[in-house]
Amino acid sequence: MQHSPSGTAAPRPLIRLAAALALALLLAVAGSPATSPPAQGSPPVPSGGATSENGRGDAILNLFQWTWDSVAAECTSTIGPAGFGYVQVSPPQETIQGTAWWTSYQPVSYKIEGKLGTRAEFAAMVETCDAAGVEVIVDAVINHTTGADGGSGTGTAGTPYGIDDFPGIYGAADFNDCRTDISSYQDRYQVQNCRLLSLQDLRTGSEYVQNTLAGYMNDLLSLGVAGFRIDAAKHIPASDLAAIKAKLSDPNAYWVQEVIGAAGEPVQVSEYTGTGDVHEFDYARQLKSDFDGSIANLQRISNGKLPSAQAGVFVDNHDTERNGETMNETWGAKYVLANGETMNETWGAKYVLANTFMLAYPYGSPSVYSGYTFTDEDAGAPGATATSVPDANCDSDAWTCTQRWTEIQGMVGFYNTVAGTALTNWWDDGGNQIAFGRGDKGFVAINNTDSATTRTYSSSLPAGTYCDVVAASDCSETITVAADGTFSATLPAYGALALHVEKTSGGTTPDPDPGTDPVAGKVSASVHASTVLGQEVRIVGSVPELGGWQPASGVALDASGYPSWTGGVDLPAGTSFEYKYVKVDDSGAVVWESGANRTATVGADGTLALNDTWR
Ligand code: LAG
Ligand code: CA
Repeated sequence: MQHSPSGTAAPRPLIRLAAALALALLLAVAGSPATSPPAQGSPPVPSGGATSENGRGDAILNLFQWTWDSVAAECTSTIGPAGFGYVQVSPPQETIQGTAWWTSYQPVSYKIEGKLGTRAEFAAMVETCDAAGVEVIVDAVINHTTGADGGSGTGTAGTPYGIDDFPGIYGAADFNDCRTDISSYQDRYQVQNCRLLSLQDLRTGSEYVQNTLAGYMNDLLSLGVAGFRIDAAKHIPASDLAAIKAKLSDPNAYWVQEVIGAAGEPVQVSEYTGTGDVHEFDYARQLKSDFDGSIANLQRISNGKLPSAQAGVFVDNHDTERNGETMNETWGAKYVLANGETMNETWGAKYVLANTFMLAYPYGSPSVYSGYTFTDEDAGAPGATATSVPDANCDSDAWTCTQRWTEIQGMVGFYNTVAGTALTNWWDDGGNQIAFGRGDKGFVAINNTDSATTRTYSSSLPAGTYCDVVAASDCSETITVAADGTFSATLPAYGALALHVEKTSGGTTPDPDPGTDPVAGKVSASVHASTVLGQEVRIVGSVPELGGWQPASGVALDASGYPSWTGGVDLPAGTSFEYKYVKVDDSGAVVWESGANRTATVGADGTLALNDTWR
């Protein structure tokens, strides 16, 4: 979750993951010269490479009010292949009944059974996502239970509840002494001990409450989740959160705290950085104001904000898309409702640009938000009843399905490819056109004006023909970079372009050794890959012939030319597809290639030769 050098931050899990990966890569590089290449036909020797890491980046997809079944399907079809490392899901614990989405934030018990699915469905989702290389982050509501407004009733798992009466878990003594609503955010005591929106405020200072909350989170960890978004963290003393975290079975579980920073308030964001990441609301606020003002300002967006390694960044979330604090996808429609003025049609495009910027600029851990459209702020997900939510449906306009947008997928690939590189080649026109590079790995240009713009950009990219990954997912739009790194391009009004070294024209390089090409099928694949004993290499991709992204169904390649693995398959002429190589061992364990998906298109005569090097 870190980009710019920050040095002093305490190690956190995603950093550790990145560090472990970097170490594995270092070992792989350092290890290979010492290992003599195997003679033809001899068994592959250990490469010293990564073992179980999937090489994915750590971009988060925040799927608001998606059922567990629909998250699982999306992990396999889209989230994993797009290269997201994490999916954040809505609160899974038992809640009050009701059609509004915000029933999710009114816990009744810690049974994992609610409108979004059962415990079994939740567990299956974690497993399915894990198999697709995506880890699950849970929105943990631990500051409060349902409140005085809710009175009494029966929860989504059938548990009866009443004020001060949560059978088996909480009674009156487990709530703070203040029994009134927070009325002043200038008063630390009130903010942390009184009721937020009438919700009963848990006595998080007590050992019993801490154990109960940690018990819930440990239950989730036992189901395989990777970490937590801590709801309403500002309303819980940082020391109580630290104590709860210390009780986790994995104290290094990912932890990002929702502390809505506000200047002049007694409770400050900086109090929480000792415990984990913190959401940087000022980042989202600045995106909104600069995309409405001048995006040239974004060059210094990290100024005065949390250290990059601890900042969770986002364009919007489920609260801010409703309260107008940040940009959001449906802002245009809400604007009409709120003001009776004309719709601002540029907002949707700016929203895409803001996400493009977030995934390109080296600051914080980015979280892409995906929810549903609404006119009523309280409305639950499309079709929600008091006790259930239908599966999300990306064929319907009701769901935003941001993760399926070409620009978002292209930029997640960009994000993964440029990881670890610095900001370079910044250019702006002093107004609403900017461009910047990420070392010699990637380059992005953003036009936040209402007219198309053409210019020659200076990059540090190696010469070549690159796919513009925001313009098209199939490399149908390309940009040629000259030997000096310059290229000329035209950006549409409110448009962007992004180039990176993992997506170059055709995704293929000339075949240096056609003699080793395979045999079965007119589409041939050859990949240079070192493996350990027991592993084989398969090609897996978006089309059914390549296993539909299921490694178990991928096309196994032949090692007779080791370290070249070769094979072939027949695909319809003209098919455009995405693919990657995987290493699969005897136990079925899968190691994915790093970086963005590769793309290719079968020729009009049905032939195609893929010649790649494992990455
Ligand atoms: C959060 N972060 O700190 C969540 O991100 C935010 O979505 C939650 O508010 C809030 N804190 C409590 O977890 C949401 C809705 C509120 C809703 C609340 C509880 O934005 O509108 O309050 O969840 O369901 C609703 C009514 C209130 C009423 C309250 C209690 O809107 O008027 O007082 O329920 O009955
Ligand atoms: Ca509290």
